[in-house]
Amino acid sequence: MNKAIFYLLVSSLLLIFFIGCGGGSSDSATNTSSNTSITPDSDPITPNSDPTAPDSDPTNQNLAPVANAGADQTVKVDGLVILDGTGSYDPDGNYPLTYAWEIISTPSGSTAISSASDSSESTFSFTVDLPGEYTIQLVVTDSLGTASEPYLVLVSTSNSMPVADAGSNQALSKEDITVQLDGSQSFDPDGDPITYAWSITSKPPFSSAALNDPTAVNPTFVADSLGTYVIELIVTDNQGLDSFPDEVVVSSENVKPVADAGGNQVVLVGETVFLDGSGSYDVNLDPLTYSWNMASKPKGSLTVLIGAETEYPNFEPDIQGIYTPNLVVNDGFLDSDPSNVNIFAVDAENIDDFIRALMDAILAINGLDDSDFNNANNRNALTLKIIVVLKNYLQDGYSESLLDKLRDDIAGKMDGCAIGDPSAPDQNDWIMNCPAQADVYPHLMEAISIFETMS
Ligand SMILES: [Ca+2]
Ligand SMILES: [Ca+2]
Ligand SMILES: [Ca+2]
Ligand SMILES: [Ca+2]
Repeated sequence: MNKAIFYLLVSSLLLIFFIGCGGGSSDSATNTSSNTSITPDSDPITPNSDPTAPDSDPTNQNLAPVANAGADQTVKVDGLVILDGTGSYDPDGNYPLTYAWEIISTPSGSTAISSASDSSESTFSFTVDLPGEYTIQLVVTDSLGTASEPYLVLVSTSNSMPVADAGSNQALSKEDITVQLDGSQSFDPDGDPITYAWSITSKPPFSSAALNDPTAVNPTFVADSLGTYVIELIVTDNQGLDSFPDEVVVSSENVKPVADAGGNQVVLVGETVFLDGSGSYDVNLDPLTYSWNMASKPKGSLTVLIGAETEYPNFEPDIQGIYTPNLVVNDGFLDSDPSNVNIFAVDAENIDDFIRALMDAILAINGLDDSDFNNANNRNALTLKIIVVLKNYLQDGYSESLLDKLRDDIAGKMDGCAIGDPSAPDQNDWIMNCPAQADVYPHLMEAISIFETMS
């Protein structure tokens, strides 16, 4: 597909999403994929609030789920592409979701479709066999049978768009304060250098606030009146490709809270899994309430969340596969955007040294600080890549493309200190200091060397 037409199509779809959602705003502190998806309005969703309204037929009141398959990606020819649909959610909580992936365009002559994984699971993978562009579509359907708008991801062998992160929303306590913005967690998946373009898209009436330097990583402005300021960030890579915009809100009114469903885990089937929502927060320090849902689980699983209204719920996976709990927190007035975590449960009899090494790598990654990453959301992005490798390995055993995935796309995100000269994080690393790389990299090297012996 012609690239210009493709982007026009994506833009139109996004516009439709925006209109459909009543003007979404993506929160800065949500996962990276939120940069490409439209989250619903922060107003609490009360579909049945007015039973006297003419449109009171309950069949018309189910809100459609929102598909999210993450940001566009770049891979090398013969590389394995892993797409993550677990950021999809349903605004009115009709879980579990079902997933339908489709490769809708490839370079001519490509046999990528024949390498695709099960198209009804929450993650999807295939091997890129020819240079060019691949368009993949995800549609999710809620438990009442309502389908989302399609979400398109472009996978190419050339250049990926960068990801803008405009930082966390901020509370404004009084006027005439200098507010500092933080775009430092923006990044480019290819490691390309990026430039910044900030703009104030809305401010209180009579405010004459202006950014001191709209091209800085950390610009400031003086909030000269109380009210709500919305500032947008777009980053551009050195090949001229723009990110989707990300927004940050600075407000003297109530700011919606941020949910954090915790780190991805690999566990054993039958073992109790403890979830941790304690990373959730509210910039106004409002007390939070918690609402967890199992957004997806393996077909046939009967597990339920215990303590779904608490900070630390648990559940017992009963079938091997990926479980995706979803957390929304509320500050008494506003819901957060949803946050997801992926738990991969493995049958104990399947555990071998390779899986054990990768489980150790995930534990080590979860032990790092947010500040060890180029973007805090890349902790879960990285552990999910490992989980999908494990899942493919358990299905199909050794493959060259899984080995490449481990070497290039996973170990490659933390190898600058081990193989670089000078020894320092390199341009495409996601783990940004040598002590943190040293905690994780050896586990991956161990897994890779075990895997190589299986070839
Ligand atoms: Ca729904
Ligand atoms: Ca790029
Ligand atoms: Ca609040
Ligand atoms: Ca690297």
